Amino acid sequence: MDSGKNTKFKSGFVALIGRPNVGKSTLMNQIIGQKIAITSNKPQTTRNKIQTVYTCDEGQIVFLDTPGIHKAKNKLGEYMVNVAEKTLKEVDLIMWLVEPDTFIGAGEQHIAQQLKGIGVPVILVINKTDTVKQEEILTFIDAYRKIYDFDEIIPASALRGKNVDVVIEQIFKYLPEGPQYYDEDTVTDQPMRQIVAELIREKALHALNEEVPHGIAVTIEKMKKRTKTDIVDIEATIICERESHKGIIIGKKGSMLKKIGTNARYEIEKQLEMKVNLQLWVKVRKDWRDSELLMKNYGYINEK
Ligand SMILES: Nc1nc2c(ncn2[C@@H]2O[C@H](COP(=O)(O)OP(=O)(O)OP(=O)(O)O)[C@@H](O)[C@H]2O)c(=O)[nH]1
Ligand SMILES: [Mg+2]
Repeated sequence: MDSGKNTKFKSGFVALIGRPNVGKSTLMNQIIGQKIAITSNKPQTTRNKIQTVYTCDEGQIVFLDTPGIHKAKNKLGEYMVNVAEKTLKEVDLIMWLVEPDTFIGAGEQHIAQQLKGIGVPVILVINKTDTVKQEEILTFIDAYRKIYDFDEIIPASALRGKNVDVVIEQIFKYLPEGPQYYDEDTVTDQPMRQIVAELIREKALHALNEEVPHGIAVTIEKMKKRTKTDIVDIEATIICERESHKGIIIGKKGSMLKKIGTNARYEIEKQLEMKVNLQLWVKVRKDWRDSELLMKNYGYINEK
């Protein structure tokens, strides 16, 4: 038996939580070195729990990227918050991301309340430190220390990759000895169809303004590789809530839909490492975000 101190394999589940738009998905993508979770500058980008895997000699970390915890305004919102809050109870470690600020609002207070009594170690990551002066960071750390007894506090920049190595190192400090849950080539549990649908939704989020993006969902009708060639045919539908939104998504002479399609195709080709022929449609499903049936149809299924 080997009893050297570096030979113990560690593993566990780490939940990434925080308010919408703080950079949870960006940090997770940065750690695993691949874009699995879509990101955007619009809040409430992530809707489902996305699991990714980071494996190295020291061990294996399974990250759970969650939707931002926020005040829900419809059934989809309730579903998203439920996904995030339920995840807290299933993990070995919680990583809470916040913006670099001394002002701690109701959203953060609510999260701090949720964490109390859970009995899981919590690491606070003060993200986006590339946007503030270095000297200010200590004041943010002090402000956050007052609302929760964190196990670690790490300033970082997910976008620039700053201190991401420290984050990984600190996570391992708190993970128990454990098995390798996934083989080392696995980076995610997301089916490829889901990733493709999410990449299309991301490009739509980036191209569209204001109220339209929140009300969209993407479904894949067809995804099939042609025999004997490296071309994949994909047919997908962007679902929106109103006729007027449909007009915006299609754009003048189809220009907006074309832009979304071109950008999505580029990313999907990178992921699949194959040529992609992408066809997009737009459909209106009034108030789907308040219909449990339609939500289920679009892949937002409540776990028991
Ligand atoms: N300047 C800066 N921007 C960042 C950093 N990390 C993330 N961002 C940006 O912040 C925005 C939100 O990032 P996401 O990763 O989508 O945020 P999220 O927390 O997953 O958001 P939800 O899924 O909506 O909860 C994007 O525009 C990112 O590019 C960072 O370290 N520095
Ligand atoms: Mg996200």
